[in-house]
Amino acid sequence: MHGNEKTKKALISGITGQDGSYLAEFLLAKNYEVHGIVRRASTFNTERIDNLYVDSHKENAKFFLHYGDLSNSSNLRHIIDKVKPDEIYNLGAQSHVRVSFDQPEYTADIVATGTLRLLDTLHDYIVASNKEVKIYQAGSSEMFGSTPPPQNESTPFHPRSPYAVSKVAAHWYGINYREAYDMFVCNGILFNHESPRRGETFVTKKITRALGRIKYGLQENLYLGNIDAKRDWGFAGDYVEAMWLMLQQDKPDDYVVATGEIHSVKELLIEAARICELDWEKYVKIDSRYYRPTEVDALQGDATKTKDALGWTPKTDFKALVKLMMEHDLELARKEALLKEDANEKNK
Ligand code: NAP
Ligand code: F7E
Repeated sequence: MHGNEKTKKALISGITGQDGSYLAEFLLAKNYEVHGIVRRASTFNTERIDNLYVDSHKENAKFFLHYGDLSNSSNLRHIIDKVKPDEIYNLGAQSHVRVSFDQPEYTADIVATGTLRLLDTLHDYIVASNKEVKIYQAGSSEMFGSTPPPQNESTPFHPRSPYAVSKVAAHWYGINYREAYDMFVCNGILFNHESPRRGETFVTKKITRALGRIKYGLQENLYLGNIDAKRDWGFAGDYVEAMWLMLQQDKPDDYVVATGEIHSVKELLIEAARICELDWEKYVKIDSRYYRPTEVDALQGDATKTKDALGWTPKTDFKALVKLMMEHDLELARKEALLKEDANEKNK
């Protein structure tokens, strides 16, 4: 950055989540001042970003957290007024598809109406301040639902869960605010992306975590749902760069972000078990409670537009991703087993 260039400010909703943590790291490395919205919880929920925290009283502090929630417009307005961001990344969501069938109304309130709250608050702020603020909306391949692969920006949506329907609404709210008020809104349509930081109830992490624990004798079985479902899995660390690139273009647009590789859950299981040298069939059991009332059978993204327009390509393929997650979770299980052994020794 040149000496006289102003430090850009980014505001991230969902900063405590998988993507929020990678995006915060990415933007800090680009010398942004990063502000995140954090929900108040009775236990700590900042584990993924604790390494980034610097005492905000320090002169070199570039990372700030603000209590807030996508259910609360006045609080969003207050945060935007205070931070005066150049870019907003709306990553906050109840992001679990299966859970969205149990909590449909809450999911819609945060994922769909929460996005509307943020867009409308931002519109008011832009009018009042006459400042341009760009906003990224975290859209999902789940919006394609039952439309057969490969899916790109022109593929029709057929959402199959309250989560996916809410993401479609958020996507169209974004387009409407772009067309109605000339706001710089980009919808990313991101296919599944994973990492060692993935939430433990998503299938990739559930598998690598469980196989690691089985390997070290800490767990007996792994219960899964539909292992024939197919997904296009990429690495979250690669995908946050695409979010940022979208906001660096001259015009706002919508982009698919994907690897183009498709594998079934069963294939993921086989690859992870191969790394651990385990016979997965001995340990995996099917439990219908992990089935969804309506399933998304196959997602495979065609990210040609994103590659051509943003120059973005994924750096991590399926095998490298499984290796990264499996090795991380084997190490985690090894440490857990050691701690357990130590505790058993002390109790003797
Ligand atoms: P995640 O790990 O589940 O993180 C979600 C984040 O949203 C967390 O920081 C969570 O806070 C926050 N949040 C939940 N409810 C909120 C509320 N009411 N108000 C404000 N924040 C709230 O999700 P992710 O995998 O990082 O995904 C990031 C975004 O991309 C989400 O919008 C997701 O739907 C979307 N997406 C994800 C994928 C994927 O494969 N990962 C693909 C496409 C789109 P707590 O930590 O307090 O729970
Ligand atoms: O399921 C099947 C399940 O929960 C993947 C979210 O980040 O990506 C994610 O949504 C597949 C599904 O991710 C289990 O039925 C089998 O077909 O890991 P998942 P998801 O539903 O694709 C999209 C793009 C998002 O936007 C979402 O926010 O795996 N599956 N057995 C299972 N899934 C889970 N969770 N648990 C099982 O035991």
